[in-house]
Amino acid sequence: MNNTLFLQALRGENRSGRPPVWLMRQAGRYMPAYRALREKHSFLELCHDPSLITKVTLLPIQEFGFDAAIIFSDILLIAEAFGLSLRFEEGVGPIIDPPVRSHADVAKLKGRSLLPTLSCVLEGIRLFKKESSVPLIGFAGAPFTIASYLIEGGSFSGLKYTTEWVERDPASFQALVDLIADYTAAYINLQIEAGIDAVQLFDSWAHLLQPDIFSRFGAGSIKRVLTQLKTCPVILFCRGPEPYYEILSGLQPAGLSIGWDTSMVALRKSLGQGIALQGNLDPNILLTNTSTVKRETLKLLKSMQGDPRFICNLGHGILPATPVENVHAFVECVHS
Ligand code: 1CP
Repeated sequence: MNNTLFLQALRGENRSGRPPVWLMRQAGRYMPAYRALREKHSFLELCHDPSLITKVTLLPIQEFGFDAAIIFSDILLIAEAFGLSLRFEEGVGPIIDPPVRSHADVAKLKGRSLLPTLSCVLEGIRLFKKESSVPLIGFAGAPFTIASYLIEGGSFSGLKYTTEWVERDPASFQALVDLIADYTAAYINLQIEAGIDAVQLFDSWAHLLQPDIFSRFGAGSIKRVLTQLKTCPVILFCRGPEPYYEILSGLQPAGLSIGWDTSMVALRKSLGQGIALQGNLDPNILLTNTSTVKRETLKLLKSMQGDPRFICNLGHGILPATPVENVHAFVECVHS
């Protein structure tokens, strides 16, 4: 563990010869200690209790010595602040009720307070900062991704209702993503005040939009968030392909988190040196065995060798079936 590398890499100042490393979803179901806690508490109980938030956030730091922590929470908690009901069903995923489907539904989301609903997250951040000096990443969903969950009513296999809405009434869809952007900016500003060192915005479903539609509603709403933020390095996550990263880099975040099917070496050439690149091992590699993990991790490290703005991570969240010894092999490979 090294408490300076992550923030140095975001500023382009990491000359240590090794990149910082952390994993998206690093506190999660692949960890036996997490599964043991889940025997006693539902996922939302964990998300609502500041001392459990701190405890779960620390689990992967203690076990693997990651160079950054990410606050244990979920991008969908904001649905509760909108007055919607959120639940996670085993084998189904998240369910948001009632779904947001019309202009009239958007009006109902206006004028809400993020507190006290999200104060558990802020208290979790403050507690973590008292207990640990590891850099802490706060996060939120990007407005388009949050909008699509609210509209579809939870997990989805396609953007049926979202796409219909964009086609039928782009102006009221714009009003929805703008509204979410304003709440998201306010929420991140509260996280910054509570003590986070960096923030990651997850636009997990952006790649389902055509690039021109993404430019308008996806990147446009992220820009609206960024212009309202207090000072804090921002990492933008999406799953590519390349044109999406080019659009996002135009918003001048501190860093971009890259999906595993995009070449970071090519992106470094096309985007220049002024932005941190985070990623991008295929999470499926971590399902294999320690020798494959070492070989593929070394390949990634060599391809980005000496890059002062490289943050080693996966191309998407770690999978629940990942063997713990493979995560150890991955982190040891980066650290040595
Ligand atoms: O059963 C369980 O224990 C819950 C599993 C779980 C966990 C551990 C969910 C349900 N969310 C999380 C935590 C979580 N979610 C973190 C925690 C910090 C970390 O350790 O990294 C983060 C950053 C998220 C973000 C998140 N939640 C995203 C964006 C990132 C991504 O993976 O693209 C998304 C899309 C979600 C929604 C979500 N949360 C959980 C589920 C099952 C889903 C739905 C996914 C889907 O729609 O298919």
